[in-house]
Amino acid sequence: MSIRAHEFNKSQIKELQARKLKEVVSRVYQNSPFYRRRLNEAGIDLSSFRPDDIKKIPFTTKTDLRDNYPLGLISVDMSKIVRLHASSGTTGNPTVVAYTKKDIDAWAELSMRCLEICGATSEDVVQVSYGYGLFTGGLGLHYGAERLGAKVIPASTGNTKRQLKLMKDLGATVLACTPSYALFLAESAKEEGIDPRRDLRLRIGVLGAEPWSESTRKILEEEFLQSAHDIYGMSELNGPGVAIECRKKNGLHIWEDHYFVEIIDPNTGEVLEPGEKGEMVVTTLEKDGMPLLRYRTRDITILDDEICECGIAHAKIKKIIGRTDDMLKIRGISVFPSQIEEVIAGFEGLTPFYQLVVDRDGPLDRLLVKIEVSEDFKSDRLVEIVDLQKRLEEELRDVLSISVAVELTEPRTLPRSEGKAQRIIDLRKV
Ligand code: DLL
Repeated sequence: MSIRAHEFNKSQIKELQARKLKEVVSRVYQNSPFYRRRLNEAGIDLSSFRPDDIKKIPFTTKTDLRDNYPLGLISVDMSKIVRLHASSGTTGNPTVVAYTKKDIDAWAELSMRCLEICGATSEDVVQVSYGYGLFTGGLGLHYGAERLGAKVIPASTGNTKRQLKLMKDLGATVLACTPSYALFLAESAKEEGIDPRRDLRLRIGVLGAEPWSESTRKILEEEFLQSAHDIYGMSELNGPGVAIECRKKNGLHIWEDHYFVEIIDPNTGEVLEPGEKGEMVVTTLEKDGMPLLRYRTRDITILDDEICECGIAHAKIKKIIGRTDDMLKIRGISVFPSQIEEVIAGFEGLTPFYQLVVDRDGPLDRLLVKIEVSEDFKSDRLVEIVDLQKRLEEELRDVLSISVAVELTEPRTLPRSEGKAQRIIDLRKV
């Protein structure tokens, strides 16, 4: 039996990447007018191309995709395209991504690999509660679970009571959805009198599409499912299935036979060493319809190229810290929501539901952190609430180096999300 790519060792992976890098650069040079122009402008000599020359290739950005809307970056004849997805961009043109049959096939393989790494098998019942449609979450996990031979419940998002009923009656063992929706489902199960240990059979959570913390993992693994895994992806790189946490859960293995990763300083573009924090830049090695060279993901993480105890040789990225465009600038200081989430997690009596409201007081930026208290901490314990609020404000000031106001709200008062949570309300932008 031939070995499968996710069983390659590190030197096999490096060899494969060197070959594929050269191949993809030549391919886009031949087939994409956009990249031909870019590579010519950068003076890239294809005849002598070596893996390290990748650093000379200019970055591709989301602006390039928007400027060439809708399909200016495809590298095949339109007749070969079989699927289009689009990301919802809040302003201007959406980002459209195009797939050939080969791409759909490769994507299903990667998504299946991710499910396998989490411990799923053909025996599992996989409830896919990511949105189906232009968003890649639903269909991406769906195809992977089918490829695995599992039974798929294509629940999509919304109608939370029905989700819980299906989960219970059909015996779902794997739940794929955003971590914020998993928290909402767990909370709603309680309200419906469903005891996850008694009434549900959930073993595995395949949770991604937004950043989430260890404290969310702890809550979900204690109260809802046995093992919560972080899955990463983005539509420009197919969708979900780019990287996944193995059983060790100390980083996400990125499928290096399909994606070549660099971490750069987002301000200077300089390539950083493994272990250094920066923006992830990805070159797609297999994508057929719309390959991308050095695509700036805007996601901040750290590359870890050490051997993982789980035995998988593909390098890992640390949990995504945030996006360069989610980073809040408050009075000149950079703040990531994940830093605030970590502080909240360190306090008793709080729920994982929070919201950040930024506005201006005259010339000064102001950050208000709204957090819901847990059921047993309701307003009758006023003195403790005031004390908790003060301690939180102090801790946040220490961690973020700016003063922050905290408002503790009653249980179930902040909005819940079915897809990606909207945690930031920046009133400076309205
Ligand atoms: O969110 C694809 C996906 C679907 C991934 C389901 C995982 C599960 P987009 O809508 O294009 O695609 O958004 C991509 O979402 O650049 C990150 O900022 C964020 N993101 C995705 N996965 C994670 C994660 C899908 N595990 C953008 N942790 C990316 C943190 C994530 N952020």
